[in-house]
Amino acid sequence: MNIEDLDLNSGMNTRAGFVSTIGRPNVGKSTLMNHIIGQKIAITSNKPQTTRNRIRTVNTSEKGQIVFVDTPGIHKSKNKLGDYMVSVAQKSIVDVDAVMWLVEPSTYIGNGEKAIIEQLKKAKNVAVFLVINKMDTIKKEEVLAVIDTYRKEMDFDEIIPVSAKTGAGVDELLDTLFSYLPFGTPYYDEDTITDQPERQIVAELIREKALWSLEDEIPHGIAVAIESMKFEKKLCRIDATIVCEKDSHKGIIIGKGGAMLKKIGTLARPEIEDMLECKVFLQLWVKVKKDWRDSDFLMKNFGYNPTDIDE
Ligand SMILES: Nc1nc2c(ncn2[C@@H]2O[C@H](COP(=O)(O)OP(=O)(O)OP(=O)(O)O)[C@@H](O)[C@H]2O)c(=O)[nH]1
Ligand SMILES: [Mg+2]
Repeated sequence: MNIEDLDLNSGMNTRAGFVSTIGRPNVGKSTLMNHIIGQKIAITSNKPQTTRNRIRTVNTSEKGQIVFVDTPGIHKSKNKLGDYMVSVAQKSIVDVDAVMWLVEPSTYIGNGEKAIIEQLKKAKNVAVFLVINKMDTIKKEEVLAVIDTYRKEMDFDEIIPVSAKTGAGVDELLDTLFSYLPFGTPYYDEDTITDQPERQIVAELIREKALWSLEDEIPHGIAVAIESMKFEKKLCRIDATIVCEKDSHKGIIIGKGGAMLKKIGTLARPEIEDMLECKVFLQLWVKVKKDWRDSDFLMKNFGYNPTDIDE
């Protein structure tokens, strides 16, 4: 072998490809993505339907590059935003090299799982991985029953148990994913970790803290719009609006004497500072936009544009 054959940029010794992650809401898709790249890019919460958009994250190593595609949880949608989210997830099964179907470590297969199996069976020329997450919540031997249950439903190229929380099994998952990717040069330069603009990550971090702090149906009806982000020497001034669906929700989001809004801001600010690597002055506002989740116009305004999905 001569020296040119060893050149990593030739694509002869490295692999590169796209891997999407799909699954029911709350199974840990975004937590796994963040663990793999070692940074919080996708927000996470214990409430279902946290992720709303397709989020690409990039893992580059001496083996090559995997571009991961995090998607919203597949669920029975009740509004146009839900339709958009499910469509984002379904479309992410095509034009990728592998799909990871993330599931809970449970032997229960409901209609939600069955609907995903139907989608996966339509995927052609794509390796399908069953990834059993949250292994830290069961005894090791219990996984065999889970594997057995899923195997009866579909033929998987690989079945890999992991814990996105502790990282158990994740190295093996990465090694196995690489073995399914074609040889080739990276899609993104090696410093890139995501396709998400800073502004979008800031909005999402604020929405995450609202999800954490608010109860019942309110968090699901929230969108965050960044009005302005101004960098001044070592400070960044951010004005953001939390949009909600009802007047009564507005009162709860503001809280007694502004306490809830303050809490959301106090939780979000340090994480935004870490990401932007500068001091942040964050001002939050609250606005009501009735039924925005069923308005094409408002959805587009808040970054949920159905025509973007095909890009
Ligand atoms: N114990 C345990 N909890 C986990 C694990 N992975 C994720 N979680 C928790 O599960 C919840 C949901 O995690 P997310 O990563 O937001 O789930 P998701 O699949 O992205 O959810 P959607 O975006 O709503 O579709 C959070 O409370 C996580 O902390 C794991 O391996 N073990
Ligand atoms: Mg998610």
